[in-house]
Formats: sequence, structure tokens, C-alpha cells
Amino acid sequence: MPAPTPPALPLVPRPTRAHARGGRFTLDAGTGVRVGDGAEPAARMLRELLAPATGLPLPPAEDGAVVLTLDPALTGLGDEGYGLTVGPRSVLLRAAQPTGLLHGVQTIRQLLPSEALSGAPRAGVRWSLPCAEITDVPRHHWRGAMLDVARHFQPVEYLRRYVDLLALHKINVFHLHLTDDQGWRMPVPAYPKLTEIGGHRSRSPVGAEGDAYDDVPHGGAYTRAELTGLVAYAAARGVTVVPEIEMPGHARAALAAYPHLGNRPGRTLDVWTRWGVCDTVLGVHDEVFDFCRTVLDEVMDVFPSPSIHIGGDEVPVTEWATSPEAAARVREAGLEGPGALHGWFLSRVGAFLIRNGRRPVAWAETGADLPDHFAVMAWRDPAHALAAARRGLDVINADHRRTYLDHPQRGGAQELPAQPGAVVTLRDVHAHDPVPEGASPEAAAHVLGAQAQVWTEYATTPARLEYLTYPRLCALADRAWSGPTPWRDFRSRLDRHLPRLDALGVPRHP
Ligand code: TNX
Repeated sequence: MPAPTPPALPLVPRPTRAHARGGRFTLDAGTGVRVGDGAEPAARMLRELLAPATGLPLPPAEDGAVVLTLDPALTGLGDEGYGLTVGPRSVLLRAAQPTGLLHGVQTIRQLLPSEALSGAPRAGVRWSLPCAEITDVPRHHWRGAMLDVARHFQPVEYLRRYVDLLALHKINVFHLHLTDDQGWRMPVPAYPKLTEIGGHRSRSPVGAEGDAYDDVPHGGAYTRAELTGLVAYAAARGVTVVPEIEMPGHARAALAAYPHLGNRPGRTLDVWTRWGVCDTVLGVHDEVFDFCRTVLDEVMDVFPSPSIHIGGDEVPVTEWATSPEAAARVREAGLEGPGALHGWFLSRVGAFLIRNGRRPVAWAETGADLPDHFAVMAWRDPAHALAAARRGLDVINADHRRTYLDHPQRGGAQELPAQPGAVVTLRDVHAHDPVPEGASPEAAAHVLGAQAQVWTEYATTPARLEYLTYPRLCALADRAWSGPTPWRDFRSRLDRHLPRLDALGVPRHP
């Protein structure tokens, strides 16, 4: 009789290679962890993640049945890969780099009964995992999720939970959209009014028509200590926080605080109370670049991320086209017209970041007006990602039709308020190939990965954010870590993953 096919391992994202073996390994009060050099952070994370539900102490022990080791010679595993062998009497987790161990710990967690993810003690559960042999290396290095805390502010405690959920899915970039027309959330000591004034708006639109308001003031800002704490918290979970400061557009909150940075001397502005694209943009005079450098110095001080996002999207030239100062700048820089100030502005600020050892990232179309050292976050059209990669720019594929989780996940009145516009289904997200169709191997090598976006015009609370984020982010994580997986395979793994989200109390979309 042929041996029964072992059940597929219900992991999200799907590992590169995984074989279930017969039998199970059980963790109990006596299980110890043998912790190799450099594996302490992973051991700590394993203990912290499992303690609330299981109460297991998992103490360090020389003869522990759970073994965590770092071996830099395992170069095939790269910076983030890991190997996991679960036998009836031992669990062996190996990686070349510490981040690989962290990802492996998330896999161990997913292999346990879903109750293991609960935040409260669960009695009467046998904490066992199936025997298996797994080798797992991510397909893409940038597996991101962007959260917009400018349109609706969320406290830092919530951002930590958001990071926890990203780490569960091996998402390694948390892109924090810190500023926009409707709010500035990061303190900069040299410009205190950015948060004092720019951190508050008098009201917000209600409904999608844009002509009704709630008359409820909205505001908030982080402290520097909260942000540095978040960076450390995320790093301990294998997640890099990539900050974004929007310029030269989506900057109305900054202009409300410091009107002299704009294009109309003497004008005062409010922090914007509408959604959409705002005509008011930063000016192009020298003080503006002093401001950008000072802000970005503080940003680099708080965020060690190799990449710094400087916005760049949706910049109307209305004001530049009629500003004498902008006209003078166009002449002096030998530009074709005010439209060329966009690329000129971003190149200048980008060059400053590069001099400081960071890589500028921008929401851009083809990147045609950006110098080579930029990474492009392509969002508007799939053709843009291809054009940018062909030009030799690094690309993060954030195609709005596949990755904008602020859009509803299905049509119909049963949905919570979401961005008006196209529906982005779970299947759309799962079908999102970070590598654009038609890319040569050279162009494909410039695709860093994919990212999901949660803009928050309509996502006012953590519950709404999570309803929009899950389970669609599971699909993005699968695609970005594993590459293409058959839809039905993904669906069946997801069905067994949803109880984990439920155990974590995620108010996900059904
Ligand atoms: C476009 S995509 C924007 C955001 C909005 C979003 C709504 C991009 C870089 N800009 O300002 O929040 O659409 O879906």
C-alpha cells in the first residue's frame, strides 16, 4: 500500500521547500532551549511569543531539545533564510544570520496549534508541532507594508501590535507615512510647530463626497523616544521601519506651521481638512532646503533604516507656475519649465541623503526625472515599474490595483467605509507579481520586492485598519516571500491560517 500523502504544511508565507514527516514533537514544561552564540535574540522572541498562551518557560539549557544555532557558513540561506528540522525528540533551527532565526521562530509558532498565538492562557492544549524538514529563503528582499499615520494618527502601542502582525507574516519593512497635508506626526526640535500646529486639524471629511465634515478635531504626534523605541522593537522582530516625510507636495501641515516655506509670502494656511490632492506645495527657495536637511537629519538620527522615503507623489505645479521665485529657480538651474522642478527638487534632497549614506525612495512613475541612485515605489501603473527597472533603478512594486488595501476588498453595502474606487480582492493581491511582465533578467534584478499600502482617510480605528489589512496582507506576504503560488494552494493554507489571526484577535475581513 502506498504511504498516505503527508498533509501540506499550512504555513503563510509558503516555505521554499517543506516536507511533513510522520509524528510530532511536543513542547512541555520540561523543554529547554540550547542557544548558540548570537541566537539569544531569537530564543528570547520564541519565549516571549509563546509565554502568554502556553505558559511554557523554555529556559536555556545545554541539553535542550530545541536548538537554535547561527552558522555563517550556511551562505545559501542568505540574510533571512533558515532551515528547520522538527523530529519526534528535537527541533533544530539554523540560519546564517540572526534575522533568519527570527523568521524561523515565526514558522515554529505557526506550526503549533493556533491557540499558541492567543494573548491569554490556554489550558488543555497539547503544544505539539508536526515533524518536518523545511528550508526557507525569501524570493524578495523588500516585503513591505505601509501605514499612513498622517491622515489618522494611531498611538505607538498600536504600531507595536502592527509590527507583531507583520513579523508573523515575515514582512520585513514597516513603511511609516509620517506626514501629509492633514497631519505631521514626527517631532523635529528645530521646528517645534510642525507637531504643535501641523499635528492637529480642526475637522475631517465624512463620507466619500467630500462636502460633509465631522467637526471633531483630530491630532497626535509621537515623541522621539516613542519612535526610537518602535525602531528597536521592530528590529528585534526582523522588521525595519522605513520613515517617510512627504515633499514637495502633500506638505500642507508643514506649511500651516511654517507658511514661509510655501510659494505665497504672507499667506497663512490651515492643516488641510479635506482628502485628495492639494495645490499647496513647498517652495523652491533656499530656506526650504535648509528645512528639508534639518528634518531629514533628525529622521536619520531616529531611523537607522538604509532607505528613507521622501514622498514625491502628486505634486501640482499650479503654484510653481505662477511664483516669481520658482521662475528664478527654473532659469538659474537651466530647467525647461516649472514642471522640471519636481525632479530637480527630489534629486537635490536625494543627493543629501546619499551623502549621508542613505538611499532615497520616492513614489514615482517611471523614475524618468530621478537620478539613478533612487529607489522607485511604483504605484500608479504596472508599466511604470517595468520602465523604471529597465532604466536600472531599483523598484518596489506597489501597484495600486493590487496593493492598495485602503480600497474595499469586495463591492457592496456590507463593507466598512473604504477608499472610493476599484475593489482590490484577496485574489488580486495574491496575483501581484512584484516582477513586472516582460522584465528581462537584468531588469528583474532591480525589483526589490512588493509592498502593501494602508492609506487611512477612511480607516479611523485599529479595528478598521486590521479589517482592511487582513487577510489581504497574507496574500502579499505569500507572493513577496514565496513567489508565485497556486491560488488554491494559497487558499487552503490561508483557511488554516485564519484561526491564528482569530487567536490574535484580528478583526479581519471574512
Ligand atoms: C494616492 S499613492 C496617494 C495617497 C492617497 C491614496 C488613496 C500615493 C503615493 N498618494 O495620498 O491616500 O492615493 O488611495
